[in-house]
Amino acid sequence: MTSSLERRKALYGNDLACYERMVEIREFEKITNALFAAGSIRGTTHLAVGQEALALGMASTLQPTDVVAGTYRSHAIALALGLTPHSVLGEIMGKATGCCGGVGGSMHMCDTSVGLLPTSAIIGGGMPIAAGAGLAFQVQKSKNVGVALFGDGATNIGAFHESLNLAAIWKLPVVFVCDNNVYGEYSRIDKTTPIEDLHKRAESYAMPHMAIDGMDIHAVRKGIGEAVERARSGGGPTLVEAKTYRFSGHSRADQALYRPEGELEKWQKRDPLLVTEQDLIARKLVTQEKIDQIKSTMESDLAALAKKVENDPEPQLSAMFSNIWTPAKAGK
Ligand SMILES: Cc1ncc(C[n+]2csc(CCOP(=O)(O)OP(=O)(O)O)c2C)c(N)n1
Ligand SMILES: [Mg+2]
Repeated sequence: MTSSLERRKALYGNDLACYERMVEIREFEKITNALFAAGSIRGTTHLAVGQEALALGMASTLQPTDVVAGTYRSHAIALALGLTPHSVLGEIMGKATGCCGGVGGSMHMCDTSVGLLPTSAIIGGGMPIAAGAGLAFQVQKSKNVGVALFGDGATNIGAFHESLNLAAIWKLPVVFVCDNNVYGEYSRIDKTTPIEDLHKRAESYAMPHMAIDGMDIHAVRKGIGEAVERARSGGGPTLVEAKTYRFSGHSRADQALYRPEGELEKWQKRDPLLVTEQDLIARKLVTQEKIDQIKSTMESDLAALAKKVENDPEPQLSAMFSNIWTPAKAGK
């Protein structure tokens, strides 16, 4: 079976592999949505349809020894970093085969072999953790980088400002990646936030910042790559704002009926899959027939996987008491 690390390494320098992983994410999210609607998933799910280029651009820029602190909307980044569809879907469906043994669910993914720190449902929760990881790397004199991935709404949270301030004053090797998908929980950004260009908030912390086109994997790689390089070489943190769009609703059955007419359609013209397909075809790295084949194979492979995972074992009751840290145990 392919490991998370092997799946991660397959991405480096391979644009077609990155595209295939983007298709995997898109089809994965479709199946997750269908399973949720059918009642096969407990709790909730937050899809990242439309945000695939950001996930792949980031994953193919970072090393597996770097760490990423993500949010409840992390299926895409988990798959991009290398987690297998089985371990991610297993987790979402609460099965023992999931990356956290099925006790975490959709919002709580983790796989340290590829640097995915436990994802958090607390808005802004990942930022101090990424800054803390950056501090650890700095103290250890390692060349690793901590990355926080968070939404536009999260830039209004105190932890955002505290983390940026601390990272800036201590020049921590951290990259703050804001996934500006235009919406918070159900509110459009202009209803909650007085500025449009969130990356400018870094100016208060004398921190380098930039906006990137989050629908284009090359732009993501270039921007995040530059920020990662700065952090790795001792130049301190950067705030990168990726302009994306949430193609789905916020979570569960939200159909996002509050969106202005035509907005989704406008962004769909820049669908990250479409943008990548056009690029790969222009560079003669793929044909339309091959694209169609990749999509249909992925769809049927994931449908077969979903059937398999439905029959995977549930966690044992004792799983509730495993992975619990106590000072007494730690001292032994
Ligand atoms: C501290 C905290 N406050 C409020 C919430 C409820 N909540 C869940 S998602 C969300 C909106 C976050 O929007 P954004 O940061 O843009 O992320 P997106 O959902 O778009 O990925 C809110 C307010 C929460 N989970 N944590
Ligand atoms: Mg958002």
